[in-house]
Amino acid sequence: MKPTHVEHIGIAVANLDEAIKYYEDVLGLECYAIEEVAEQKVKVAFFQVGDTKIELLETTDPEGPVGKFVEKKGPGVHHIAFAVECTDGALKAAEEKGVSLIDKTHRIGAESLKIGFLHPKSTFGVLTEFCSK
Ligand code: CMX
Repeated sequence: MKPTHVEHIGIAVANLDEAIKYYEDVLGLECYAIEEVAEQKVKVAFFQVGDTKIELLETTDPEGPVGKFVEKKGPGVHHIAFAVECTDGALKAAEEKGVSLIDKTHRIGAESLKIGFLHPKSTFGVLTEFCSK
């Protein structure tokens, strides 16, 4: 259950192209892929920084989770994702410790990873994701 590393940090943006330009021109990172994840109602851009990725998220639907987040809070850090050996096992272990789950079992997310979320109300306000291959 113990995470091996921070797999990615999800950052909600209003405009993907403008945000990509900042990460490339100012931070000197390279956007290595852009992917639409229809189930999550987002378009995502990826940057690798050591073992961790920066995942920029632009909503494809104002009613999607990122659309609602940007509308309420504005752009900014949206979630933190931990790499674990088994997403389902990590979700179950968290639930057994009293954490409220958004996902009881994994879904397939960006880059075909098995993903599952813990509810931010149970995680000190930080939307938390587990990811495994
Ligand atoms: N971080 C912290 N708190 C958050 C949050 C976030 N990212 N998103 C919503 N919240 C809070 C809201 O501020 C709100 O708090 P208050 O009740 O104090 O106002 C509360 O959660 C409810 O927010 P809401 O706007 O009414 O939204 P919902 O309850 O409909 O949904 C959540 C909230 C977290 C359950 C939903 O966003 C979700 O299921 N998220 C997981 C999926 C996801 O975020 N996918 C996008 C990324 C996909 C990827 O990485 O591939």
